[in-house]
Amino acid sequence: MSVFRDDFLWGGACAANQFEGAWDVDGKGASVPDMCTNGSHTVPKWVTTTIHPDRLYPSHEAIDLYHHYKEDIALFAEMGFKCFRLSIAWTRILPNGDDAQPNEAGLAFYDSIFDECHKYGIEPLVTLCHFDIPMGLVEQYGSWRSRKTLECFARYAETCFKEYSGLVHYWLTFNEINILLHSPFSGAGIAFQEGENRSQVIYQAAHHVLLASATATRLAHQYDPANQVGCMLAGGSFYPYSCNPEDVWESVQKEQENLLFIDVQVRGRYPGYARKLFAEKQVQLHTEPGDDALLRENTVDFISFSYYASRCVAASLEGKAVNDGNVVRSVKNPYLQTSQWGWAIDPLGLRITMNQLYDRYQKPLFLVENGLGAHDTVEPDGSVHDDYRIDYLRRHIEAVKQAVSDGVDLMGYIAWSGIDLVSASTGEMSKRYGFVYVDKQDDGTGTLARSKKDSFDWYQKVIRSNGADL
Ligand code: BGP
Repeated sequence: MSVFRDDFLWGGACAANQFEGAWDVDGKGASVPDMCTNGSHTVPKWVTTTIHPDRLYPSHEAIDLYHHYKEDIALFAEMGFKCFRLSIAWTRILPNGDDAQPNEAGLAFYDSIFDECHKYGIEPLVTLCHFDIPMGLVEQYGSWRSRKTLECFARYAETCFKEYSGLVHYWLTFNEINILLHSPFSGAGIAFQEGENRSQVIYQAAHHVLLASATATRLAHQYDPANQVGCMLAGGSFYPYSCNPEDVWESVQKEQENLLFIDVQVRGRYPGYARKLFAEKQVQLHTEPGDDALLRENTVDFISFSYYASRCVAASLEGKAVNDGNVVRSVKNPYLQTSQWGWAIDPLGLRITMNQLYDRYQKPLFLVENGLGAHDTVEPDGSVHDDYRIDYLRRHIEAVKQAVSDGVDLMGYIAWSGIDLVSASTGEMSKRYGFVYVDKQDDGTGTLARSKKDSFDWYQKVIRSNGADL
């Protein structure tokens, strides 16, 4: 017996800049990830302002979905996907971010993708912006520092709602909106000047992103009342390191900081604690008349989130190991094992996160990213025995089932990822997440051939049984 509803949306997720490739083909413009060379994304030098022919830019070819999408969607269909989460590259539609006319070839590309999905009865779930801010907007306006970027985003979103009306019903405005706090450039195209108050810049930019999200929500509902729009949180609860009230208070504050944007997108106003947070960080938001009403009147329909790991915080770091494998810095939790990339593995944490989110918001949740980045070995016969991935996913889906039994309303489970693709935080191919192996290596070599891993058959069985057979 399945605990999931009959229309539960099983699937896999991908992002344009991590899998499409064809970064400058058919009129596409450059976005922030296109300027990122391979190597750790935490180092600002990782980004170049011009393309150096002797360096490797993982997004430029990625896994070349642009020319393989029919084959890839057929594989997703074979696994039984009900839903395919992908993002539209803003710069395929508006190459500079603010163009007056859309790029027809870019529009046509996603039309073909959505047609291909519907051929197999797969519902697309579309993220409008998955970290890939147009470089044109970064250079002209400093990205989200300016309200001008908000206008450009509104035009881009409206173009998509008009063009794909009837083809797409589930939309996410911004991927992992809270990552703006931790990774401002790769997350949102924000670079800093010497000596400026970074918090002021970040929260002002975030205000513009929130207004952009509300505007897109309004437009989506206006173009098609059947459209459902979600916010998207990089999820994972902040545990207190101990029951010392100082540690517990630290965890409360970190939760607030993390959920601030979702609070606004779901409740339509800044939460009470924002005032104190802004005062402490000497942030003065510049707002305009109409901002409050826009946020209030255009809240989201559901809450989507990613979950890879829980976080752990302490009032004092003294004597504690720090787990900096993840974008969000965290104290090492002594009770948890970590992945090969140092991410804590915590299936029960997923049940905890889901309960906390649902208790707080009482709106449908949608888990749109969950998976294990790991090295895979291709056997001489071409098979990939990724039992570690199956084990990770099985334990996490088990936790999801428990959360649903706890009373959480969940729309679907989307694994990261359907297919191997470039890692967002490290630019590596070797940090593999897919059910489908792609012959593409960190040094850019490989035939791009696709093959099924053991997890492919396993996930097919999970979907076929609507999660009953794990
Ligand atoms: C999320 C991003 C994805 C994805 C995933 C895995 O934060 O939304 O784009 O990449 O994390 O992270 P990584 O690729 O860094 O291993």
